[in-house]
Amino acid sequence: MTKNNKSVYMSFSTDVIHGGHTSIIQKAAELGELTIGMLTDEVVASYRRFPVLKYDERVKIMESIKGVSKVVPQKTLSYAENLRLLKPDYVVHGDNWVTGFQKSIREEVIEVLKEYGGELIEYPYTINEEYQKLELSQREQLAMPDVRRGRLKQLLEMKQTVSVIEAHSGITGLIAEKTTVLQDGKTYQFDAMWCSSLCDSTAKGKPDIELLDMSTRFRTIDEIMDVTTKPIIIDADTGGLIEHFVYNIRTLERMGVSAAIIEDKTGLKKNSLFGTDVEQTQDSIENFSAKLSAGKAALKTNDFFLIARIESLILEKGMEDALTRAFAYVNAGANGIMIHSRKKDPAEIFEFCEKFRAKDSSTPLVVVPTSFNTVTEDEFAKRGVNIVIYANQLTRSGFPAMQKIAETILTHHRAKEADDMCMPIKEILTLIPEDY
Ligand code: SPV
Ligand code: MG
Repeated sequence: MTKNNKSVYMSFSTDVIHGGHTSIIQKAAELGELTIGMLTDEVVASYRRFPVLKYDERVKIMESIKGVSKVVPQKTLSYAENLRLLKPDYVVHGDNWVTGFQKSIREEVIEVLKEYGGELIEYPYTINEEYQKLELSQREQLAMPDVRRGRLKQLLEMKQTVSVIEAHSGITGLIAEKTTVLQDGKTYQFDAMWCSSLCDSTAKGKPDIELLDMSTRFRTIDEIMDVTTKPIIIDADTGGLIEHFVYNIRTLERMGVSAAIIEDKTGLKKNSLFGTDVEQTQDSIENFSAKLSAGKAALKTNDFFLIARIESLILEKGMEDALTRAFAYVNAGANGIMIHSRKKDPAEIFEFCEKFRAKDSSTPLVVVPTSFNTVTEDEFAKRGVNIVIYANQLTRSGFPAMQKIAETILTHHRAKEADDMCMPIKEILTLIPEDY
């Protein structure tokens, strides 16, 4: 304890310590014995961006700063748990959270402090361009291929379920990158992006029949990568000919993509959600396993996941067939299994997960709950699912809105009636910051 016997609490997430941090730490330390609540990697990734330095390293740096007595984990953006436990006399923060995203976190801090007579002390926050540049350079670092690629693997080690949303352009990539929800003291962001064959094709006005060539798919990925930092999983359809697949998978790996999912169909691929309404042929276990093994052998790093997608339930070939294939594909080298279904009822997906997990407790399981959309991520996690992909919702919401506006303008022969449904011009001009 310091001479005045007071205790102080501050929360940090940062992986770049600059003068702004050390000066507020100094001020806080003058008030009493300072404990830092270091936000865990999962929390940092859920509200800001993936931390460039892991939790343990951030703790070590913080412990070495003069004035810091102790560093403890803070497991949510909410301070409540740590404040009730430590009951510090003071909480110190910059006044930049009075408005904006963290406003409710601040209000909760004030409420909890009231419970035992603690006090919030806020120091004026000044925007410093140099510090902003530092943050930008961290983001640029995260976007580099070698750094981005391995992040899916890290997320799988860090989180029970990795949640993934479709992106098919720069702007949808930014929505996937930035959308954040604060709920009950916890923050949520999507962890990664799905480059869907359906949505990439749709955005280009083409049917989802493996018509877009790989160069076009690479172009879309590059466009998304240019403005984002989150990991990308590509829907690589059937993977095409083995002879082509081994080249394409290496290109994807070199670009910094984290995973490719290939489906065990052959011939002219049609979208799975057509099910048996259209003719679709499943590949043989032998051929598909050979494709997986060849793909794995072509890879140069251990970061890249090649995931096998099983279409047995879609094609009504039965649970046994799906399971037999799953184990065969894992044996052939698949780093994960995606099981697909077009039923609204999740029963067959749950049955598959249970039977698969009974024999294999570690291979990541992936689901795309477009049809069985009532199941929450927590429920999937309980059943051993590791990756949940929202595969087409941005496409399915964006295009109807545009269609409606087009109809409204045609109906009224002017744009006034459509205007209320559109984003204000000012907002669209500032939507994309010059330094994203
Ligand atoms: C896609 O998003 O392109 C998919 C998933 O392959 S599904 O449309 O459900 O087949
Ligand atoms: Mg697809």
